[in-house]
Amino acid sequence: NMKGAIFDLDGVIVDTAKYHFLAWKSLANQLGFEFTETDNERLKGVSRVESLRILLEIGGIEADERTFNEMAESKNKEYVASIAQLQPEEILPGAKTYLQQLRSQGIKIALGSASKNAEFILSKLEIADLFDAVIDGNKVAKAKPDPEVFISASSALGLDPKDCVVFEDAEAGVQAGKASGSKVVGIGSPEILSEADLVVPGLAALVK
Ligand code: B16
Ligand code: MG
Repeated sequence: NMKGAIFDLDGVIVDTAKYHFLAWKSLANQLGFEFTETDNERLKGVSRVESLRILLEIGGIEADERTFNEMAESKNKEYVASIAQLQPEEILPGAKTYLQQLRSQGIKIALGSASKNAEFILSKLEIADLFDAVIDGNKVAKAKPDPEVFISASSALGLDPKDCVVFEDAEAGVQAGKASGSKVVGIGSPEILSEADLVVPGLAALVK
């Protein structure tokens, strides 16, 4: 009885986390400290501004508002330059097939992402036409675990959240999906995503 499917982007459709990591690491190095892949785990699903706040906390650095904004902008510039090279082959296994399968069953599809670069990424991956609605970081005020992004996504599809299923890889995203009133499929490990209704290792596991 699923009428709508709402997908997170990073970690569900494509692994942009590795490009975020390189750009954050380069900012940290410019500021004179190390930033590891383990540190990067804390930034998954988290907004750009909150990510920078965490990064500066790791480095023990304080920045005034103007410097903070310049740092966020400089990281984004480097990140956007790297994702400009994204190829359709980088879509995670099974993701495109699963989206096409849902569409052929008449299920409406939305994106529910924290990223302000979501439209650009979908166009690079050549899958923008598979989405009926895109709700991203430019369209919401409150970050996950707040349910705003998923409530907006179901309403953009003209559906009640209870008729939608959210696909999420981050703990805060799973919480946001549950709080919106939708069912949630966690993408990743059952230990971390214990609040999800079902956990699979990737969308490939759902393709029939
Ligand atoms: P941007 P998602 C999130 O994407 C990423 O997981 C997170 O690491 C990133 O900081 C955030 O988007 C904002 O991205 O800097 O492009 O606006 O998982 O919500 O699709
Ligand atoms: Mg994610």
